[in-house]
Amino acid sequence: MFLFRDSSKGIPSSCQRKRGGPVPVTEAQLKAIFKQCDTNRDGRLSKQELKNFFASLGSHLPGWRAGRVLRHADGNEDGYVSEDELDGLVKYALRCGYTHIVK
Ligand SMILES: [Ca+2]
Ligand SMILES: [Ca+2]
Repeated sequence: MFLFRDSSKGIPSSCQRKRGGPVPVTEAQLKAIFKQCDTNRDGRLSKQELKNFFASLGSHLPGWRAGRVLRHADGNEDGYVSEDELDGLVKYALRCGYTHIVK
């Protein structure tokens, strides 16, 4: 008989797959991500800033990602992601597997 008594302890963290599962993101982390993206500091994220952001995450198609995330997160359709729309952006990025945006 084989009993896995300590199975919960024996899983190395490197084996946990990096998929866009539920990753808890705090308000402070959201703000940090926003600041990191908003390079011209006008308080909103343009498509170009999103593109740079995805490029820095290692995306192969940062322009395409920026377009997708804009459509996904831009609730009032002004072409920018504002701070209160950032939640949608982060959720999208996490779902795409960019979990390393949350430090
Ligand atoms: Ca900006
Ligand atoms: Ca908007």
